[in-house]
Amino acid sequence: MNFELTASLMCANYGNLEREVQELDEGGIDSFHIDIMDGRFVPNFAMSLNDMKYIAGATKKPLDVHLMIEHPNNRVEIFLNNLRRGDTVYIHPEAEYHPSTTLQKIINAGMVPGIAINPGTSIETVYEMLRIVRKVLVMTVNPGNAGQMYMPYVGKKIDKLLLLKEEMGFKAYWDGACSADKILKFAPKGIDGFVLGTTLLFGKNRPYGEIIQEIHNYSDAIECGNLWN
Ligand code: S6P
Ligand code: MG
Repeated sequence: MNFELTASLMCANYGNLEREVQELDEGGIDSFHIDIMDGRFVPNFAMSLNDMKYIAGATKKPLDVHLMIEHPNNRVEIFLNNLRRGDTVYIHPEAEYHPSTTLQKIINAGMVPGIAINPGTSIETVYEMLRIVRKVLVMTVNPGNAGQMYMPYVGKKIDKLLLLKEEMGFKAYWDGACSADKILKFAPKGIDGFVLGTTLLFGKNRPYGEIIQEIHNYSDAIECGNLWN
């Protein structure tokens, strides 16, 4: 069973970002998740445009830019101009008057268009956008901080979303409190990738490559039917 793993770099050690990126890169991470916040749409500031530019130059792996900002349509070009074709840009439809216009800008720039949806946002309110985007990032915590608790009510919404994947042609990703039991339960249901933060990857005093390999080994457990829960 294949699933992608993305490292949430707001959880990295900024004392030596170069070493962090390199170790994750060599350790087999598939992409780098960049959380951009404006202190308005979410009550926090995380990574900056300069962090994103630095990381884009430090790895050949794709970036996965999660814009948690109000009215991204006003600002998205700044990010698009500093990314490579094929990088992903997620916007929050809750933060935009005309999210499809913003998504079109992302498509026109050659990036992968995505929407991130908050725990309290229903599939029905973003339904038509599912035809436009190639990726849906399901927030399983309220956006703004790492190290939060999983919101259990999101599980039912994920089941509903996954039923639409094939018809609408998108991939689904998990963001927030991603733990082993969640990967074991939701990868077989059809989640294509997981954002790893403090729950599973960072601050463990273990080599990232070892943790990433261990997570990929869950595939064997899944294929043997040895599921948790
Ligand atoms: C949250 C942000 C996420 C977190 C990630 C942290 O606003 O979008 O990408 O950085 O979820 O992971 P964890 O395991 O600490 O919750
Ligand atoms: Mg994120």
